[in-house]
Amino acid sequence: MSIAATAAKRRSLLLGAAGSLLFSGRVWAQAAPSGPHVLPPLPYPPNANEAAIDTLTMEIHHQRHHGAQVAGLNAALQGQPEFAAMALDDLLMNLSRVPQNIRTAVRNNGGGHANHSMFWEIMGGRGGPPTGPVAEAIARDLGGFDKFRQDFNAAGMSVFGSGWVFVTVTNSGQLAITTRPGQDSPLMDGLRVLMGNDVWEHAYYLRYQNRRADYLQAWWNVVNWDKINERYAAALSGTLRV
Ligand code: MN3
Repeated sequence: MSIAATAAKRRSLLLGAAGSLLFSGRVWAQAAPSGPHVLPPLPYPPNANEAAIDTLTMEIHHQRHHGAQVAGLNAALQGQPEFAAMALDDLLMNLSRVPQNIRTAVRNNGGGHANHSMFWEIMGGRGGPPTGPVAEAIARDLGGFDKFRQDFNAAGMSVFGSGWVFVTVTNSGQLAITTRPGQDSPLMDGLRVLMGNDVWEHAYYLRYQNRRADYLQAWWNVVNWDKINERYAAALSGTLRV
């Protein structure tokens, strides 16, 4: 085969590849509806949590991991107008009503969407001891900041494999530490979430590898107590959602 013929053949192979990419792109666009749920933007630049979490982890975690959960939730809700119209917290609080063939997808992707939306919101701060009404609630219900931090980290360490450690809050402001496996949310048990930390390896592996304890320790340096106080006030007034 001449050089020109080889080049022409290569060109047509490339075009073929481009054509099928375009085609699969169109198929993907059909399979992944853009709503009703949307990936919330990070409320700060991805390097804002550098004191605990590196920029690349923030970007991959937000865009790829959380992004895939939003896409998975929207895909599961296609052709389900009743459930597609529900707010995320209502959906998670009523999982038993969700059709069985999509319930696991809604549980995993919807739980992940709620957990990560909360997670981004309560970081981007400068850590330190808690302030305001949350500090008083932590002293009253969780034995003060030092004991709370110790117990929260121990709970995070106790999660086998992938999961979360949370602080739940009642509408009278009572706090409690709890954990959940996978992407489960306390919302699934009718409990509101004040704050929480992601102990899936994807949350910390690039910088900490297997050292989850070090990640849990460093994470307190980026906690945003102002935001957590906003969530606490919302819990008391009955407006806290995810
Ligand atoms: Mn995660």
